[in-house]
Amino acid sequence: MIISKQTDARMGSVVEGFDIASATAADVARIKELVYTDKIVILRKQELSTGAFVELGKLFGEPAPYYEPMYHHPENDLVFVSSNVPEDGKQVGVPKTGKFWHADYQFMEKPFGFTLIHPQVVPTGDRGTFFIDLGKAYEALPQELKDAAAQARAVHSPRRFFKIRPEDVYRPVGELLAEIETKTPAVVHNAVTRHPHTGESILYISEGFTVGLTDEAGNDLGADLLQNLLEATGQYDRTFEHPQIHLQRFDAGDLLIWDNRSLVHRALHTTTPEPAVSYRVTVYDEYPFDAAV
Ligand code: 7UC
Ligand code: FE
Repeated sequence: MIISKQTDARMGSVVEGFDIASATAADVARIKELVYTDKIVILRKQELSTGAFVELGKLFGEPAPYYEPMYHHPENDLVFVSSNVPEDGKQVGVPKTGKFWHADYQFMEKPFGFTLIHPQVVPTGDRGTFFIDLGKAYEALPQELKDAAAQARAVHSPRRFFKIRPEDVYRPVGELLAEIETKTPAVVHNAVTRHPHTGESILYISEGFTVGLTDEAGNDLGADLLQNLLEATGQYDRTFEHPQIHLQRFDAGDLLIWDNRSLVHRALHTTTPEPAVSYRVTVYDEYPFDAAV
């Protein structure tokens, strides 16, 4: 295994020569540590079946199926499929996922520790995923915003980005909204979480899933503080030139692993709708989500 830091990038390391067939426990432990410290690890030249991809995921934690079955790979429910390429005339998975700032399962009691992405069909033009390290972004806040965030609780819900399923056609939208609230009621996490492995403080908010901030008693803190915090972290910058934003490029054969406690991410909008297929496995590591609670 050869490990090198990405040059000219805010984060991320590249691993050459990782082979699931011959990897030792020490190799895996080294990569896992690298994900915690460097936040993104790119394994090059991976050619994995869906089964092998899940096996690779299991080296890093316990895989979990996505709660909405329409995202599942038809042969393996532990693989989440983002695809705009029909197979035998049928949609597989869901097209255009994650085109908004978010952390995976941020709206659940226990968000995943790691997300693994293995692109299958890679667009020739714009490709990649934007990332923001919310640990670094918290560090960079002015003291006043840091103090305000440290006192706050953040409320998260998937409601704004819930995708209509084929079976929802002709359903009253109010009924669907009520179903979302029953199945995935808003959850509350500390606005500033503590990373259980690195000890970092993380401003755990996103434009996509965070619907409000409250004080400890549950009183709404108003929209301004949330807006100011999202703005400061770069999540309103549609030029994507904010200093906290990192664009992670990838090629066919790459497999990305990232620290889903620290990073928010956002799929890159392609200007021309090119074919794109990506497989995802999400895993829980051995730690609680937030070491502060
Ligand atoms: O369709 C999508 O963009 C999926 C998103 C609502 N959730 C991803 C996740 O893991 O939380
Ligand atoms: Fe995502």
